[in-house]
Amino acid sequence: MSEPQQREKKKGLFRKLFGAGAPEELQPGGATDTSAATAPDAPSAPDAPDTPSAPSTPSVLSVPSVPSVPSAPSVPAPAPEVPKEGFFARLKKQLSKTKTSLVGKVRQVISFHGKVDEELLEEIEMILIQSDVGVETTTKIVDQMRKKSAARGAQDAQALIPLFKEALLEILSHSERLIRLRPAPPTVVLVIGVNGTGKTTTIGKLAKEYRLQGKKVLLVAGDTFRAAAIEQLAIWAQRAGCDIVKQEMGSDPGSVCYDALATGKAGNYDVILIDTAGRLHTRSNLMEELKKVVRVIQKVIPEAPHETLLVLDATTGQNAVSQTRTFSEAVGVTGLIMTKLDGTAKGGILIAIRDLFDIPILKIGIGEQEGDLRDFDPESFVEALFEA
Ligand SMILES: Nc1nc2c(ncn2[C@@H]2O[C@H](COP(=O)(O)OP(=O)(O)O)[C@@H](O)[C@H]2O)c(=O)[nH]1
Ligand SMILES: [Mg+2]
Repeated sequence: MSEPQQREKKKGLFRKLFGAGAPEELQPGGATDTSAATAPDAPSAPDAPDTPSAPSTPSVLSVPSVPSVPSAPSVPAPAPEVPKEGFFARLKKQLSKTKTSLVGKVRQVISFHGKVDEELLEEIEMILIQSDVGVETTTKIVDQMRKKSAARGAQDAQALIPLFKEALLEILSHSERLIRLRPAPPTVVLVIGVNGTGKTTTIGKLAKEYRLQGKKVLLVAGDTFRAAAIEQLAIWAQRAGCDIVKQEMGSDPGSVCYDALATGKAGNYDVILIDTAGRLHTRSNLMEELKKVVRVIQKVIPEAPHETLLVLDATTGQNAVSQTRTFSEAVGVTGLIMTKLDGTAKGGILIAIRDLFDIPILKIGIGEQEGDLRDFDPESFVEALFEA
């Protein structure tokens, strides 16, 4: 094939990969609109939760009871009894959109291009940016691929695939750890993040996980913004078979936390999981409210919260970067949880976040069901993206 013919073919491939337009604009890194991530305000109809099979009888430690609400809280129905797919097979399936858009496309251009050159590296750069890996992290990855392939004298473009994998692993595998439970209970876990990222759902899944380990768990309905949010957490408490402290809608989150921590301490709970609101009318109010919640927690247990987990929604793209910055500056974040990786082709954001912040990713959400909150394991994550 002549040079011009090759170019035309390549252009065609590019159009196929990216469509006619330029790459989507990236969100500005600086400004955070904490209301940007939206959750369904009128949540989907709930299915009656199954009676949990957990050992202890749940109790509601609330004063007074929450008024009934017309809208239904967003709690997905328990998973139907279907034959269980393997643990890794499910991870792979749930990450398949990102696998296709990120690794799949890189493989495609590599196969098409054949040899290592600048043009190919630029094409790979485009793919990474489009998968939300972010400009800074993309440049770092591609630079590393360029240097290593040159050092090894690699001509065949296929040699770039293991280098790509290596670069991702390198970014993801440092200071990794699990959520830390203290030997002396209670461990207080504060869960924060903008509206709709999956805080309440994640707390529900965590509660279930800890209950299955035989831990005594207390949930705290610190999101008092909406009655449905309190009800949603109560359903999860019932499903996980754990206790909940809640007050009525509109009450002071600090007061809910104060009550809850006193209850948690007196009742010898192993884990106290605190839900918070992700939306107030302005960003500064939300951050001020969170700071206040932390101060109240520390009045009861000075060294708490032991974990402050920021929940990020992978589908919100580069916004996650500014959210991480804003929340960690305001209250300090000890770990990240990235949800909804099943719902996006732009899971590259996880790589960007891990590269830009020295905060470990502790869990990932790969679906709405209880088993879909996984410990974040960089190796199986990368393997799931690369395995055929
Ligand atoms: N597909 C998918 N949906 C999720 C995941 N985590 C949470 N969700 C859904 O995201 C929506 C918002 O979650 P919610 O916990 O109410 O968010 P919050 O406002 O941060 O408390 C709900 O419909 C959840 O079922 C996940 O990992 N994957
Ligand atoms: Mg919530």
